[in-house]
Parts: sequence; C-alpha cells; structure tokens
Amino acid sequence: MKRAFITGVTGQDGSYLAELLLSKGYEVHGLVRRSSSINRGRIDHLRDDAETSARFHLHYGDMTDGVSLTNLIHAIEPDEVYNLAAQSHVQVSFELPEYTASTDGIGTIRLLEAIRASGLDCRFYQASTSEMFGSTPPPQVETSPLAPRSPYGAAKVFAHWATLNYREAYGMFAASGILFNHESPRRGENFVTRKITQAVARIKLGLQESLVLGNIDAVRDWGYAPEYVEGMWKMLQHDEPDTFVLGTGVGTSVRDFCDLAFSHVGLDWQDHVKHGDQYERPNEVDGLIADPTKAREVLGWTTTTGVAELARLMVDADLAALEGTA
Ligand code: NDP
Ligand code: GDR
Repeated sequence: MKRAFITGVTGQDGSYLAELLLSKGYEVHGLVRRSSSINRGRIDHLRDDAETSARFHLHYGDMTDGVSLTNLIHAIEPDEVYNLAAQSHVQVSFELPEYTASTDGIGTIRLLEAIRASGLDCRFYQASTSEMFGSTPPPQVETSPLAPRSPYGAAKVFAHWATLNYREAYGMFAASGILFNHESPRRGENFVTRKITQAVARIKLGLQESLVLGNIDAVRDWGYAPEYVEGMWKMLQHDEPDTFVLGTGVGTSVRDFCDLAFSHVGLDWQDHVKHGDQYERPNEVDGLIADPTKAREVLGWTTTTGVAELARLMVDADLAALEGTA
C-alpha cells in the first residue's frame, strides 16, 4: 500500500486529491493546522466513510513551523508528498505579504529540507501556479518567462525554483505542476467563480439583489478541479521528475463567466453586477491561458469539462445547497 502525505488537505484540491488517492488504495496522511473552530467540511465524508476512514489520518502542523514538518515526515515515511498548502488568495497576499512568503515560499523549503534530511526515497509534488507568469502574455507554456505580479506569485516562483533546485542538486524526484485556475463547488467562497455562482443562486432564490465585483475584464483559463488532481498524481507516476502546465487552453473573461452563470438560471448579469473598487488589486494579471500540449503528449492528461459546463455545475450545486437538496 502506497503512503501519501498531503499538505493543504482541507482545501479544495487537497480534498479531491485525498479522495482520488484513497480510491486508488493509498494510505493518506493530511496536514491540518490548528484553528479555533474545526474547518474540515470538505473532508468529513472521508472520515465518516468506514471504507476510507481507516486509511485516512490527519496530523496537526503548519507550513510556518519547520519542526512540525520534519517530525511528520519522519513519523509518516511517505512514498509521495503533495505540497498543496498555501495562503492561496492573490488579493489577500498584498495585505499579508510576509505571511504569504513564509507559508508559500519558505514553507516549501521547510518541507523539501525535511524530506532531504530524512533520506527517504520519496516523490514530491509542488503546487505551482499560472500566477507565476504574471505579465507574460498568453498562451503560457512551461518555458514562458516568469513575471509575477503579487506577493503570492513571487512566493510561488521561489517555491517553484526551490523545487527545481532540489531536483537538480540532490536528485530528488521533485515535480512542479503549473496549474491554471481550477474550480468546483468546493472552491473557496471569495474566489471569483464561486463568488459569482453563489450570488447567482442567492439572487435566483430572492436572498440577495446584487453582486459587487472588481475587474471583470481579466481573462482566466478555468477548468474543473477533480480533473487537475488526476494530473498531479500522473506527474508523480511519470518515470522522471519534470514540470508541467495544466489548463484547458481556453480563456474566458470574468464578464463572460458572469454571463454563463446568470443565464443558466434565466437572469441577465447586467441587471445585478456592480463595480466595487475594494476588489481591484494593486497589480492585475490581465490574461492567463494555458498551452497544455506537454501534459497531453507526455502524461496523457486532458480536460473534458469546459467553462460553460463548469459554471452550470457550480450554480446547480449552490442552488441545491441553499434549497437543502445537496
Ligand atoms: P485552498 O485555499 O482551497 O486550500 C489551501 C490549503 O492550505 C488549506 O487546506 C489551508 O488550510 C492550507 N493552509 C494555508 N495556510 C497554511 C499553513 N500556514 N500551514 C498549513 N496549511 C495551510 O487552495 P486550493 O485547494 O485551491 O489550491 C491548492 C494549492 O494549489 C495551493 O497551493 C494553491 O496556491 C495552488 N494553486 C491553486 C490553483 C487553483 O486554481 N485552485 C491554481 C494553481 C495553484 P485551512 O483549510 O486551514 O485554511
Ligand atoms: P486568481 O483567482 O487571482 O486568478 O487566483 P480569483 O478568482 O481570486 O480572481 C480571478 C480574477 O477575477 C478578478 N476579480 C475578482 N476576484 C475576486 N477574488 N473577487 C472579486 O470580487 C473579483 N472581481 C474581479 C480578479 O481581479 C482576477 O483577475 C486563483 C487562486 O486559486 C490562486 O491560488 C491560483 O494560483 C490561481 O488562481 C491560478
């Protein structure tokens, strides 16, 4: 039985990845940080399920606490480590730059060092991001210049390069997945797609009248999260450590995502969306669109859920949650 350690297991991707690995027969260990109220809604079903719960273990730790990471690597002795933990909100990173750098950047070094010092033959996945490309125009590919536009993007560039350095310097199997935006009904409520789909459901049910957004001209490449965690796993099953871009190859503006989501329930987005300066960022990334050719050719990884279907399934899930039929 393979043993995996997932940081960020309580997040969107961590929860789907834990599901995927448990379905493949892995023993899964997840890192959780202490909070005043328990925050495990995305993984409770895995703990409640008799079949998976015996192979699913949670451990307290924090990416800002290197000792906790070292102790856990020694105790768990994983075959695969997936580093998904991060302060992952771009706008928040402008308000918490030092914390973001410590968690997302130095935290990755803390984990890589813990693995290196353990001497384990363990494969490592780093959750890199299209935000690293920043102002480099689309389409972006593995070799495109990195030009981050936020403390988050800069911290992720640091972690990406650290991953490549550990691969080259110590011969570690350290893979970096440069993932473009991927969403789901489990997406955090303050990312723009989920903010929109939740508002659409609330407006449709008469619980809210309008939705305030920042820059609706930004273009992103939005895919469906469960398909992306499959790509993470494939990167660690490949015969050598490498760097891969994962995305759909299709760009959509925030404005057009609004149109897709509102029109799904027969509403006109222009009747409800308002502009709010508080959601404008000090620096914006105008356009991110993947060229995922390498992942398709080398890993056989592709997406099947397009952005229109993604918007529909997220709106439907938010409606079902509000109506109590989820
Ligand atoms: P989420 O924000 O949903 O989850 C982040 C996870 O990291 C949560 O489990 C969170 O714990 C945990 N975390 C945050 N800070 C710390 C810390 N100091 N110590 C330990 N754990 C911490 O992110 P996603 O699931 O969407 O993304 C997963 C990873 O992939 C992130 O690294 C993100 O930056 C990256 N990424 C995401 C993309 C996307 O479109 N979703 C695209 C490209 C990269 P808690 O639940 O307690 O807050
Ligand atoms: P992003 O996602 O910054 O791409 O990072 P987000 O959904 O936050 O923003 C996407 C675009 O929408 C614009 N926008 C708004 N964004 C938010 N959150 N709230 C608003 O009200 C709003 N109005 C307009 C933003 O300016 C931006 O252009 C996500 C995260 O998951 C990162 O962790 C990940 O690395 C990248 O995707 C790839």
